[in-house]
Amino acid sequence: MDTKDLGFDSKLIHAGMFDDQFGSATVPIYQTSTFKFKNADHGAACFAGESDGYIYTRLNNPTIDSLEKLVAALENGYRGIATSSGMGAVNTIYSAFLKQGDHMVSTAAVYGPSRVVMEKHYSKFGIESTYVNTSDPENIRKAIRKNTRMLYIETPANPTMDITDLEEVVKIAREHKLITVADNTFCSPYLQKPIDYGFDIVFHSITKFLNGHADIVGGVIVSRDKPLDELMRPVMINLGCNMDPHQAYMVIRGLKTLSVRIDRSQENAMHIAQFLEGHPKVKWVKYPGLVSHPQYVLARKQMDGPGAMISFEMKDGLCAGKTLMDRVKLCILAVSLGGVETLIQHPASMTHSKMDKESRERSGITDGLVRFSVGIENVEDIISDLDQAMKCI
Ligand code: LCS
Repeated sequence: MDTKDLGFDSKLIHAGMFDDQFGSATVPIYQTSTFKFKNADHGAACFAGESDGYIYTRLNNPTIDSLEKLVAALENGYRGIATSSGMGAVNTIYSAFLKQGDHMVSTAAVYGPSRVVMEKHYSKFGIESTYVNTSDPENIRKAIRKNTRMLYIETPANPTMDITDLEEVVKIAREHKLITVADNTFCSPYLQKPIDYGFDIVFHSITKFLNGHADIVGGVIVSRDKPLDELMRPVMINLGCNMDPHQAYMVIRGLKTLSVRIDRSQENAMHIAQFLEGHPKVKWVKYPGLVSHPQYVLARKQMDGPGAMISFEMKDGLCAGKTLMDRVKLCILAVSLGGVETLIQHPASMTHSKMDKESRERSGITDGLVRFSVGIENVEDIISDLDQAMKCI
């Protein structure tokens, strides 16, 4: 069935689906590592790319294909490449497009390991990087060098919630002929579609909103066109960053409710952000749905909703933040995000602890910053949990 002209919610249910021999209404799990060839010529034709047959699950698999087509349909891209984790996607992208002597400009407050792997690992192979606050396009322009090859942004950034102007990034990239990459994990394609703005590559930690149930780790990359997909796919295969069929099945299942989950969690998040902003013990709150967010207008322009992620700091800094995290009962003290359950965590000592303190502070990741991923529980229960924890401070 051609799902191209369907609405987003209908694509969530039907895109990527295929007819199997039994008329299964959901995508079957092809839990096999390898596939039988009809004969030696067929095997050779599959390897030569002259037949569509499946070969070996690290290369391709019907369940994984289905997920890749589904996410590509949601992002308005050419094709998806599913990976073992979000970091598998990051490393596939870096390895596919950057070579010795190249330079990358990126958002300073990206997810910690996306930066750490570049600064500590890829630097050993002569790849350079500059991290700036990409919320101001001038910072991007100033960081570009003769050998710059890639603009890599995360918006909203993890965990500062700073927003980068997608249209401006594409404009700068076109002036300098650079590849554009967007980490769309915090929004999901329900709220933001960077390819519609002209981005070349979009990727996700699928572990988060796309799967939505905190029960698998995975990633996915979507390219704008076929040549980009063909450049990355062999890299994913040869690095061994492939997804497993059962993992793919779980994500396809979770994705069906993406829009209803996000509608509910961002409605909750708005109430919680307002509660925090009005609380006398809270110093500041950063949430794209609040008029106080420095890029509120830009968020409204490029995002179809404010999302479910909130950052805030208590007036008494880290000490108060720790007490809050230790005293919540309903909210779970854990890293990760984008699931149906509300999670709270402390980036400076957890997700971003491998970044040095100076880079963290320059990126706006203060020691007192607390990150909140809002789930779909009853909002009054989340607020009363926060309220009782705040009383202990
Ligand atoms: N990009 C973003 C924006 C992320 O938040 C994460 C993981 C990744 C990439 C990497 O994905 P993974 O390999 O974990 O699937 N973020 C995490 C976080 O904030 N807490 O725990 C993991």
